[in-house]
Amino acid sequence: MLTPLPRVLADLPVSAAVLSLLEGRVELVPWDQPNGRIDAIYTYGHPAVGPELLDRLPGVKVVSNFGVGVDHIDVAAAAARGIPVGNTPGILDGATADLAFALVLAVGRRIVEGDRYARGPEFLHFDPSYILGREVHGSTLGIIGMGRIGEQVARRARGFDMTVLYHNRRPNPRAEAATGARYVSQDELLAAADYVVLTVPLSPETRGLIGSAELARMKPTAALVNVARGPVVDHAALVTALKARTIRAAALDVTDPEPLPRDHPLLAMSNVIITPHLGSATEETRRRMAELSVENLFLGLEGKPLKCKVGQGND
Ligand code: 8YV
Repeated sequence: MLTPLPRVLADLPVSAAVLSLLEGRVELVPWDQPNGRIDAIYTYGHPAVGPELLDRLPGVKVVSNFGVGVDHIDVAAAAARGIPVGNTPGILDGATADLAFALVLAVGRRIVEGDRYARGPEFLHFDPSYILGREVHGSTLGIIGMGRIGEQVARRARGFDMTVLYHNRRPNPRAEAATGARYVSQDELLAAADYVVLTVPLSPETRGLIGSAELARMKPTAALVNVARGPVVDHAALVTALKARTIRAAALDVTDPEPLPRDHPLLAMSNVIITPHLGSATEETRRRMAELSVENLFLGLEGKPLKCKVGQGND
């Protein structure tokens, strides 16, 4: 045990799994009360960690993030101050790809609408023409972002006899060999896909990646599925495209902002499915994320190399 107990600034409450790993080993300091010495920062995808915060807390030895996406952390500012940033890559790919595929199926077969209908007063008897969806099997899946999560989505698509196209900063021959996915330009992907799935990290290059021009390239029968980060999609353009039926539907596990204000037009659209950032939300994956993020935290506190450090090529 480190003595005195390291003081860790954290966005509280942390999950029970994280708490059980930290109890008695650190003192958790609430985010809005960074009083006294702070030895480390533990984050959950928010709030932002930037140069001002790091300069106010000169004792910080490590920033550990529960999650793979570190768009809320200024990693360069941390590096400039000699502070490593840890994250949890590799252990949440399967869960996030499962959710992406669940959303493809749900948006294709209109499962959420069907559930509402089955509970409501209009469902009096079977009708061969209600809630007709679009097929998933045999259709074309377009994956934008062929990293580890994209590859897992592509693997799942094989079981549904889908044609899989992908676009990425550069071709990924390993993923192609493993999944049969074919590299195409983003424009070609948008024009051909029945389902466009976004699995890119949020960065200055991917912010607003899908706007009105990109939505206009999609088929009017196609659906957009976002399990990446909300700001990858221009939400005003998405609302316009859905209203104009430029595309058929959307399924969003992430939004901009998150959550959406209660009067946001997307919340009133029956052809939109919204889930509350559930990509990695399984008991098994969240347990692994707790373990890895806490391991990174303690390695950083002890001045040792992190198990997963952002920028080391494994994020
Ligand atoms: C996290 C995620 O649950 O890993 C990520 O980037 O989006 C999710 O797995 C989320 O960031 C909260 O920590």
